Amino acid sequence: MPIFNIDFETMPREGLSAIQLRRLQTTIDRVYATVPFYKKSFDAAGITPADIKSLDDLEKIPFTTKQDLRDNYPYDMFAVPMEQVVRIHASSGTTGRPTVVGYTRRDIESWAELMARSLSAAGAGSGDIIHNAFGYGLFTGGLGAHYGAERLGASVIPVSGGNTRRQITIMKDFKPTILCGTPSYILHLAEVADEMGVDFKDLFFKAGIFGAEPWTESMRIELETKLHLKAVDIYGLSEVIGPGVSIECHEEQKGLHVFEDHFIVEIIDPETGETLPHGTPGELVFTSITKEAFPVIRYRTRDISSLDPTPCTCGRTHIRMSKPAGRTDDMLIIRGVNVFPSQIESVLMESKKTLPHYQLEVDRKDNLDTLTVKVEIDEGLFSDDIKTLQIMENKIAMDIKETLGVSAKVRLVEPKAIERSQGKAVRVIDKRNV
Ligand code: DLL
Repeated sequence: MPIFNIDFETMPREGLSAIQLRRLQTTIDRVYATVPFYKKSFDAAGITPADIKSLDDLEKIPFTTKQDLRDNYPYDMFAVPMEQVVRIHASSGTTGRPTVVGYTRRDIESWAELMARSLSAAGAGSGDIIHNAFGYGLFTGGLGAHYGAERLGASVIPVSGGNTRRQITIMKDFKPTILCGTPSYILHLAEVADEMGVDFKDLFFKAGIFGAEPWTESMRIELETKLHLKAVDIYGLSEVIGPGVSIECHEEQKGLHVFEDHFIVEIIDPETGETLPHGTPGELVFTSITKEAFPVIRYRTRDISSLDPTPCTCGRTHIRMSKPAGRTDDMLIIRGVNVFPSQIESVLMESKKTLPHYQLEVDRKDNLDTLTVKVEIDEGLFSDDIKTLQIMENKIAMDIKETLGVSAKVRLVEPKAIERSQGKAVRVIDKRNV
């Protein structure tokens, strides 16, 4: 598939940096003049828009955090009057107030273009039929992918999440060729297809575009094998625009290209805020340089990744971020050892005997943190005698200890014991603070 916007996506670094600087300066001028929060934060740091003379000067600007957005709930971070806002989305807000984001008509057009580019990077073109199982609503996944598919000229089936059996029938009858959704919901789709006697081998998918939550390389193998398609990772967050901030190309599937003509990406040390060199893992920070209604300056995502500027065989020059490992706030600290749920996922997937459905339970007993890993196994294995199950549990616990240095209790559970999600999976139940 040709690169959707070849001029911008394959632009040599020099030209790209010049565009970034010009767009950054315009954005900074605008937010300073229109968003009281940014004026205050610039003034407090003793800088004015005129101090931003090069891309390196970005480092002088203070960060913006989720808390800042919450403090300005719902509309005080908007840089345009409401008459110019044509769409509102919000984050789910499971922890505290949701963050509310707005789009002007031009923002919606840029986002559609970014998502068209993303679909094209995954190998989609105007002849494709896109089964869009991202949720429609305040969540940005559904409508984001939808507008992108239309912009690409593809045919989009707006199925959203849920009604899973009907989705399988649609897949058989409408013959979609591209599948979009969260990896955990897609696994559930595969499971239901299996129950209905439908084999993905007989369906028509060539690529799957999965994201909105962390998923490992082992999960990619699982999904590609089960679904008979090429699985690419898509990343984004509502505060920055939604999906379409970065995506893997189908040629390499190795690192997600950040659309640098719209966003400037940095990696910082989450503890010190210091900028980290390429290749070093740290927290992703984004500055939007084209958005009108809701620009964000140095927004701390809490997502952990690293950057790779080496050229890609696909021809794109945009920097690649590694598959996000998880969020700093999802990182579990179990008796002093830091673990991301995705690291446990990798160990479980290695074991081959378990199913890809798991949940972690963290608790505190006698002032010590405890971690229980609940993971499903096949019906057949589950009916084995207790002793065999215990041996398996101990073996997995040992693998976790050896690989991650953390002690966990493993509980094998029967298929479907863990609740299926229609969007993002709930991987961790933390009982320490309830
Ligand atoms: O999840 C936007 C999106 C929709 C991205 C569809 C991709 C596909 P939020 O609901 O605001 O937006 O959640 C953003 O989800 O900060 C990450 O922690 C996580 N996340 C998103 N994509 C990935 C990914 C959408 N590919 C938050 N890998 C982000 C890991 C991801 N985590």
